[in-house]
Amino acid sequence: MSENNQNQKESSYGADNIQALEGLEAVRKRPGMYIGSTDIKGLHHLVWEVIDNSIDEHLAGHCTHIETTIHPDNSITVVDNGRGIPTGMHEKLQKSALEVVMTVLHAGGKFDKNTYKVSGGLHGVGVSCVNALSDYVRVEVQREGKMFEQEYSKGIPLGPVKEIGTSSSTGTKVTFRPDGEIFETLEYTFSTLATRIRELAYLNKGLKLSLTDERETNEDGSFKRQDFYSEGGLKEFVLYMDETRTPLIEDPIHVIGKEDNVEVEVAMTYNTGYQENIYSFVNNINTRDGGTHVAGFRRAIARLFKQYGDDNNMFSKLKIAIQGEDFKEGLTAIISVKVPEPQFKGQTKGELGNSEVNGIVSRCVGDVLKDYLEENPMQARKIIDKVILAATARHAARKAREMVQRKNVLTGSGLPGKLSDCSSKDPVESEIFLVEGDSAGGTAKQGRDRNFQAILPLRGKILNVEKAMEYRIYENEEIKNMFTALGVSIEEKDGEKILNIEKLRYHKIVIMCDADVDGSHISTLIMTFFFRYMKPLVEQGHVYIAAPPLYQVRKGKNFIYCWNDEERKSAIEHYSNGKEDNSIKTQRYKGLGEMNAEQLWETTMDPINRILRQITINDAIEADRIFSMLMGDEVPPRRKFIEENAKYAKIDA
Ligand code: 0RA
Repeated sequence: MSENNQNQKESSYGADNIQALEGLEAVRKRPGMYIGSTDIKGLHHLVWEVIDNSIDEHLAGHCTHIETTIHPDNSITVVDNGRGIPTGMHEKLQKSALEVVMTVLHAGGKFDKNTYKVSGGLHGVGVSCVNALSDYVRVEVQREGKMFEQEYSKGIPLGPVKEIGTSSSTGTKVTFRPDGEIFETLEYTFSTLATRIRELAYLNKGLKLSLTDERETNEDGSFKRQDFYSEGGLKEFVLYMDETRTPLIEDPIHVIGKEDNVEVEVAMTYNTGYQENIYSFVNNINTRDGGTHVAGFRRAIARLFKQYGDDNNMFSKLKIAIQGEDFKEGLTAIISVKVPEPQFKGQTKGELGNSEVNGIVSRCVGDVLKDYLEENPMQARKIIDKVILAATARHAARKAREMVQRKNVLTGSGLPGKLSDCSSKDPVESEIFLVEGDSAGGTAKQGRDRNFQAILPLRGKILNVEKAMEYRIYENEEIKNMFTALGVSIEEKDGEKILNIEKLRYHKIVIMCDADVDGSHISTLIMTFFFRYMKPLVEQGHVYIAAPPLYQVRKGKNFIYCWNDEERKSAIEHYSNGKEDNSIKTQRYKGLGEMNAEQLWETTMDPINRILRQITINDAIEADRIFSMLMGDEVPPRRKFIEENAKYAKIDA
């Protein structure tokens, strides 16, 4: 090699290095562009990014085991037994491929052999992003009989790739500690990680996953740990989702098919309830807004069930025509497709766009359903009977809904008599308090700032929508009042019910209940209603829970409000100045009614002092399970949940 040539090589090596640094610098400058946000969601995104790489190894047929550990300092380790990140020389960049994968943005793609890899959106941004956003990373690779390691800080190598030993197996181990300069919070949530890892176990049957939390020890001194493994895949996922519901058919219907490199897996069942629960995935990623795979599924079940019912003369007594939505009641289904080049649509890229997938899913599901209905006439009859009932109820529900909405129009403003509205007509600044009981409603009405705060008292326990048929919901006085006061309505478009929130009258909807067992039951009932019937309001962050104080600590004329026991202790200490002093008095607030109007304003309604908890849906599958369990028929799972979560709840004194 001539000297000139050598120089050229060095200078291009240098240029590439600078490019790599610039890439990582861009990630640190605009982390949101790469991982969505720097809040707790973004923090967890780092884990998904690393696990996704290991899952890709599994999808490529080389990995059976993925172990995730949360360390005491909230750093994370993910270990897999895949092929290991390649460590040989990267020809163009003249350094170890391992260093390239870890430090060059989007380097993964150049090596990639996996057909079902997803890039674009926030997925598959690469492990180099995790590296850039961590103040420490160590990667260990076992490959070709050897063991290698490299360490980094903020994406910059602390040294070269080192050979540190021999190895008889293969795999990758990545440890990272998220950078406190980047993230607003550094504390990982076990249940958030566990929920997604459980989902990955169902979506990738045969893959063993585990989660260990070294921040918490069991009684025997071992670390808190959960193992996830599913042999049945989606069939078990559906059973898990419907654990607290009563099944209508014995066994879930399971579809596995493949056409033109598109893999289809569907599991579906019916329960005796009225909700539809469909969750869909493309290449292991949840498609919140469905898409062509879900459309294909719906088309298949409507076509097959309708054909079967017609052929067997089962719809003859029905006065109205069966529609697509009549197949939804009590349906629980998971649809998972693996698509080589998925196109994601919609504002949040939560919808699959590939049109060919519609027909593929429809054919795969249709083939299996056709056989199922022929081979299981008893189950088929149960499903068709339910569909007929749903069609009848749909007719009744539409009438009931139209009554609510028509009354609105006929009576001018149409606002409920119980509503004490605010003077502002600007929804952005307006708030509505949904208050348990007429008496607390009265106090709230006196205490509020009527310029922007409206009060709607709700009488006693509102209807449990989890157990009621839809038409009963529109007949319920409290629920009717909520619809009319909020100014939202349900409209039908192509057989889909859509919540129209264009005329939403308040951007903050605050549920205000007593701080006792009854109060939390009522707020759960109201939240269930919002989750099932007004989900867009929850998704868009309009729904809140008020947090009235639990105690008032008094000395003479002075007092301090306290929201938990810690605050109460320090208030007592504050007043006693370290001395024993028995004139130290605590009032425990159980009900809103124990506060006068002024106190209620000061503590719970005044935007300056109050604590509002925003209701969010992080994981729709988990939220659905919890609501169906808390509100459903089955007692044992509810008791188990309450026991398991008892330590997080306050004892009611
Ligand atoms: C690039 C190429 C190959 C594997 C990987 C990366 C890989 C990355 C990660 C990240 C975590 N675990 C991982 N396991 C593998 C293919 C290697 C080959 O062809 O042998």
